[in-house]
Amino acid sequence: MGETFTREWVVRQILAGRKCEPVKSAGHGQAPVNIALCKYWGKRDRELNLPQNSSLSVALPGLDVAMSVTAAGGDADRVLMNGRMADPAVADRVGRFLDLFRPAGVTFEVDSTARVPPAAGLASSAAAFAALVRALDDLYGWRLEGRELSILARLGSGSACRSVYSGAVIWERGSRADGMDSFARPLQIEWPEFRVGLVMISEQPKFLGSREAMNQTVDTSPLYRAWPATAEEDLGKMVEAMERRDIAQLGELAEANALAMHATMIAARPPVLYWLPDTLAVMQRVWALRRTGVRVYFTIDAGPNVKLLYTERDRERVVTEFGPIVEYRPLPVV
Ligand code: 2P0
Repeated sequence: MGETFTREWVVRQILAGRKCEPVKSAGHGQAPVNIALCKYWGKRDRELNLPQNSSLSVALPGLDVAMSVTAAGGDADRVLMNGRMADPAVADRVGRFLDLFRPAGVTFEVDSTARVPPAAGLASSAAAFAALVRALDDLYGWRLEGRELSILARLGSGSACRSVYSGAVIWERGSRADGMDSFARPLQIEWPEFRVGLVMISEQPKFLGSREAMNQTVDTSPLYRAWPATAEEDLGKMVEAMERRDIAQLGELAEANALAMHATMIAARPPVLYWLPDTLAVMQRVWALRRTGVRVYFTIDAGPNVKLLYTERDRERVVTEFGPIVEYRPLPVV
């Protein structure tokens, strides 16, 4: 067995002597929501959120979380989300993350505003932890770089390390036991024609959180062992496709990657199946439309909703087929 490292150890390395002493009354930060095209699914270290495979995402412009953090002296932290007290499980997770940066005797007031339409069915936790790290950087005046912010955000939630950047982002899995080489970096891709469209199937909370689903898959799915190598291979080809602005290649790979991830979950014991009948219906409509020459593809995260991938060229036919979908242009001219 190799050496094991704690989150506290990682924080000490990153801060490198910087203090957790407020330099202002409130720290502010914001970060975008991201959608993975090559998915993060499975950890090799559950304490540090070190992934089994590298992943690739795009940030959705205009969808973000803004955070402010104030050091106070009350009895307990107060975590507000869109003006309301966060549910206890969320507040507890935030509080345990804040413990990593808490001076003795300090409690925090965290005020989080998710500029994400509630009906969009998008997880904002990745954006939230990235925004929280930016707010702490501001509160304590650390002035950390993107790589360092990304590592700290990963300690809160794996996919949060990608929300430190906008545009297309790679999270390199890294190979070190301490995870100091596992962080996100932005890709310089100019592709203004690229679109992501959201097809809402359900706004209901999921029956199982993605963290539990991921661990259950790694622990029990006989198909999981094929996943890490599949994802690494997909990622390399997806980056090439993005550089060539090849929607057919990128879309086919992203779709296959999402289906492979879901296949590992479906084979978990007990199974984890997030799809609803309408999810499958949308997938089949995408395939039917594709047979008519429209270059439209899908990806699906740990939930029933479908994200369509296409370009400006096919926009009208996609919108005609799927109706009033919410559309994003994640890759503007850099
Ligand atoms: C992703 N997902 O790459 C994948 C695809 C869901 C499906 O990252 O335990 O909330 O906090 O590290 O980041 C969701 O998992 O898990 C996720 P933790 P996280 O976007």
